[in-house]
Amino acid sequence: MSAWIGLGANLGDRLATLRTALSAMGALPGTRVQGVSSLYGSAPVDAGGPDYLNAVAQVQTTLAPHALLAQLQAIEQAAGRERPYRNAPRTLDLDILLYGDEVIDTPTLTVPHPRLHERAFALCPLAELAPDRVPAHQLAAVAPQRIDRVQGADWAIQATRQLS
Ligand code: A4P
Ligand code: MG
Repeated sequence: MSAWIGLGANLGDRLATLRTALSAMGALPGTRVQGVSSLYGSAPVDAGGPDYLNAVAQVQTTLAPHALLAQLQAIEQAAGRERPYRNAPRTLDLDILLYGDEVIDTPTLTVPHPRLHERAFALCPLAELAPDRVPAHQLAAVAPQRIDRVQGADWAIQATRQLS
């Protein structure tokens, strides 16, 4: 199954953390990274702290949705993620934005990600990889949010080359 994972970081060496996370995702059981978006910088939305770096990765995985979530949370923990309060600044956030066409609504996992459509930092990189999954009206609605494309998908070359 194809899944699209949102990556975000606003503490520490953000770029190094995102690269490490990408490598770690590609090393998960039954999983490989199929595509990576450009790298974006943005001010925190509904949150405080330093600016974020965000990107989206497309993975092909045999992991079921909750198993994938657990593995992503382990990668977050390995990056030193702390959760002092909701939307706190973080070294690494990995969210399942889409998992195939599945609609999931459980206490621990909601897919599509419930706030995906409100956020340019998730929609813009997702639209690069899966334009058919991001309607134009949704992109238009988040256009006022400031977001900078800081590097093309080559930000991830080192991380993905290790996998191939
Ligand atoms: N959870 C439910 N659905 C999902 C899903 N699809 N993917 C549950 C991942 N997790 C999901 O997440 C809390 C709980 O959500 C998890 O235990 C999981 O069971 P968390 O990562 O511990 O906490 P969080 O990050 O504070 O919450 P969440 O929901 O990830 O926050 P958001 O809404 O993603 O917002 N501004 C910019 N510019 N860039 C950002 O990346 N990120 C946030 C986080 C806020 N502002 C931002 C950014
Ligand atoms: Mg999260």
